Amino acid sequence: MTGAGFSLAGKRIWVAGHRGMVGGAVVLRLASENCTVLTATHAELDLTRQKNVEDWMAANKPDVVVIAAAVVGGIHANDTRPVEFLNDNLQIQSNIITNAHRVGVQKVLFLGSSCIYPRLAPQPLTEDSLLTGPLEPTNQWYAIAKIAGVKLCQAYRREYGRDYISAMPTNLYGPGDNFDLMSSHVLPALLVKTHRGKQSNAPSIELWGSGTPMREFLYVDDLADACVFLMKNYSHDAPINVGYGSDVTIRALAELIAEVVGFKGGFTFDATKPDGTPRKLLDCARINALGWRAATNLKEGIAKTYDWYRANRAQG
Ligand code: GFB
Repeated sequence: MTGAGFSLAGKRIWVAGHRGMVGGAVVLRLASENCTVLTATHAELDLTRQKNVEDWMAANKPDVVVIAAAVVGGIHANDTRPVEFLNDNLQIQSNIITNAHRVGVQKVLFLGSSCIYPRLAPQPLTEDSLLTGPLEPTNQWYAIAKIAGVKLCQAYRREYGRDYISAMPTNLYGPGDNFDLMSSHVLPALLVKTHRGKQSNAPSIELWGSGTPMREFLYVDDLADACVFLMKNYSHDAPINVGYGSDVTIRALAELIAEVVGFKGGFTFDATKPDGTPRKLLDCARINALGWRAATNLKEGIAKTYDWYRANRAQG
């Protein structure tokens, strides 16, 4: 199951999507791996253009590729921009994986998402629940693209013996996240809302949906560490889950964030906004059995993210 022992030392590792939260954290984590990290900005390389990716990969010859490039966003962005979440993601991952095979890339790590699993699959979600039932409608576009990426890695493994693997992280957060209220995920959105609420002494802030859905949150540096761990220690066609280990309701998350930020007001709920899937806690038995687990607890991760937000994004 594991195929342990792939060495990153001396390798040329391309982190696609290094300007994003995940890619940025992976680049930082790779700094201690004695490898050469390759990156390309969007201006240098448009990943949706097949020819550009082909030329760039032929010229730069990576040995290893981490696919952290994707169109990502929270529940509202997923629900309202289906073309980008489906089509751009299909193009980006297909261009990279296809050309990885062409130029002889030894190892590809494709990053998916816990939303690939069926909406009502048994909790915690095991890797085996993939394609056993209907998807959550708000993010089906993104999920279908990510499932296709998992399948393409499996196809190259089956037909050409390529060591291309897929990891499925739970909801991620951390420094470098998107803090735009309409397109972000819930955790950065609530950091912004509580921060502004504290500054204006607001009696309450508004949460979307009912506050009852449960989510699991993993700090991005832990994901980056898992990426390095899996590249070295995992070689299998099944995707492997990367989670934190426990989940909270959205209301409990809001209360924890309010405590970290120092917001003393209450919460109201906007029922016109979707709840999304009721729960998506990952079963991490496989990665735990290999010897990896998350190190950053939720409160500590929120505090670090809030520090970064105040230093880099907050106005006032
Ligand atoms: O993080 P989030 O946008 O996406 O929302 P998902 C999680 C939950 O938080 C939902 C609620 O129940 C939201 O209704 N929520 C409450 C809020 N207040 C807010 C707010 O101010 N902003 C946001 N964004 N949510 C995404 C998928 O699903 O998760 C993606 O759409 C991806 O495809 C990602 O899988 C990890 O967790 O529901």
